[in-house]
Amino acid sequence: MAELLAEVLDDFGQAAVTGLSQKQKTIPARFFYDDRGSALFEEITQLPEYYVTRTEAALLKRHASEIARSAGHGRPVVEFGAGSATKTPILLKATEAPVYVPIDISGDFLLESMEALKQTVPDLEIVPLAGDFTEEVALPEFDGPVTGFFPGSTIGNFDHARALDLLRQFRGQLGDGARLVIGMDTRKNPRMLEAAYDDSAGVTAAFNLNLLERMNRELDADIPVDAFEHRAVWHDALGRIEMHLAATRPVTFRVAGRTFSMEAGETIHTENSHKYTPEEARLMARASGWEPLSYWSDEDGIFGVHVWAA
Ligand code: AVJ
Repeated sequence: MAELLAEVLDDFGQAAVTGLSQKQKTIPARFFYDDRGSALFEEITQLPEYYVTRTEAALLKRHASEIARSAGHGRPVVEFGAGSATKTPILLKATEAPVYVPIDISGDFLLESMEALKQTVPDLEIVPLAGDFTEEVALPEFDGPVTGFFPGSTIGNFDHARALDLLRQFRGQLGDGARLVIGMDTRKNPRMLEAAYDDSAGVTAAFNLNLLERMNRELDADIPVDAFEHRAVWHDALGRIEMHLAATRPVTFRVAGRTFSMEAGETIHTENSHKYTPEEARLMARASGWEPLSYWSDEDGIFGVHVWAA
């Protein structure tokens, strides 16, 4: 009976047990975002070192009318992931979108942000879809062409092959005549990148360590969180920041009825955040069935907003 019960694991439990059983232990980054993790991510977006969110929002604002011209006016906007209260209204207003279709896995978060959006963009029709945007959620039928929105450099969480699969999936879902507005973080000075993922206030460390606390809360685990430290390392050849949780001493713990051991210095790999030059981004567009149309960046080139055409 105990054996049987131990097998009834949810998505998080299955991913944790599978990931912790590998030689390089790993937990997929999508599990960062429980309530505590989502709150910590909101804090990250305000950090002085984390330039991503504020730079993207500033680009969308500064170039709103040009971006709208490129993205198309009066079209339904489909957002992959829940809309942020700061970024999404800029695009919706500038393109005069009549309909907004946010796709997000967290139903509660989706409903909350939609309430806020109704206040900011009153005449907008909102059709929320609860689901995982990496799985091909069926979109409503629209009369004309649509515009996709994929901000925040979320594409960076996927390795190259999966990123291309996802972009090709978007192309298929959005259909002929579609446009895609996509935000991508750029390659830059590694010190600036490592600071953005290892801030001095320790918020990113708390965000990473919350994954261990989440296992303790939800998966009947007994991980000694104080035996782990946050690491953020830039890998130049792979073009990505990797986040890890490193054991500072030998540890043995249980998660969902299984026992795991780690040596001092051994890590759990928790996130990849790929960075792309504008040229690499345009190559990704062509390799996934899109035609790069336009690109905006700030004067230091620390973030990029692209518009692609189907
Ligand atoms: C939400 C995936 C874009 O990679 O910058 C922030 C997540 N991780 N700090 C990113 C994150 C650590 C973020 N994305």
